[in-house]
Amino acid sequence: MTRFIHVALGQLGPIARADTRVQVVARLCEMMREAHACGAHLIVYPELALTTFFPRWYMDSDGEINSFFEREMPSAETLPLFALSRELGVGFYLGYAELTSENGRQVRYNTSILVDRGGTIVGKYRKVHLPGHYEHEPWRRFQHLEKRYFTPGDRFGVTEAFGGKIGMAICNDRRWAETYRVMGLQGVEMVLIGYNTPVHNAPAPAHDDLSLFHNQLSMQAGAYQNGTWVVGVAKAGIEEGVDSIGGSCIIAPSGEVVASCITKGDEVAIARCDLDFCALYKRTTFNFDLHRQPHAYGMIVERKGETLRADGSPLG
Ligand code: ING
Repeated sequence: MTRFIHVALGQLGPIARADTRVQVVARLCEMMREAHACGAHLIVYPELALTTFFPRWYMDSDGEINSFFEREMPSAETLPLFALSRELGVGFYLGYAELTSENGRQVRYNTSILVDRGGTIVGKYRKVHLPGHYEHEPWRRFQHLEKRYFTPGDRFGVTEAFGGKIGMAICNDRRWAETYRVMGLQGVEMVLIGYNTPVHNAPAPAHDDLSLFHNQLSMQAGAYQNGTWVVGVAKAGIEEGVDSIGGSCIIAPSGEVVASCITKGDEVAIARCDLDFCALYKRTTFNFDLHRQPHAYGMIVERKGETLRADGSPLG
């Protein structure tokens, strides 16, 4: 019996700083209804989908920073999205800023959740790769202070849901081969990714013209090299003066793009994803048990600034 997931891209256009959670949730619900009308089982929303991309501003007041974070999920404002999910039988993947406490200390994560077709949270992920910087850097046209506002997550996981093995990642994670391989080694069949990616990358402006190409290249490589579907969804358009790429797309285990958004606003596009298609790659070209050679990769223990072998001996 083939295992199809009808997946919808739930691309968001800009969210203004003044937009309320209620206004944004209404947009998310509207797209879920449209996805349902197209027969979707799952809709994938961007990273930090409830607010504007606030790491573009330097803030040092706890109160102001925390105004962009959710203390509980579902919250009163997001409950309508969970209710609609249950009513329509459409699951969703949602990125948001999470404020929690650990050992009596407040901790902030760049988080995403996977919600099944009954409106129940079945997976949660905290972004591992935090790009940008920690201190205010006035030379930039805009800041990218994810290292200031978030703590890195410490693992990639694969959740059994929607009839298969679903992986979760967020934005910058998609640029790192490790993200896909760690989940590939767990048999992942579909990786869900939301992103906010400015066209302009201050440390490397020469790359700006390639921002859409690098977006798609990263996800196509991850899909093909691990025999998995990859779904990438943007918060796009000119948001508080910063232009962010669109390029939301669904990529098959072959690396082929099977669906994509064509605007930089709120847009739904859908594809019928056969999870059994993964086997055409996992059992052949990327049969890890048959072809990978871990003995040659070295069990490398990496500490900041130095790379050692597992027994602590230096490389070389
Ligand atoms: N945004 C960007 C991303 O990785 C970035 C940051 C842009 C890094 C361009 C490198 C090049 O897509 C987030 N939120 O990670």
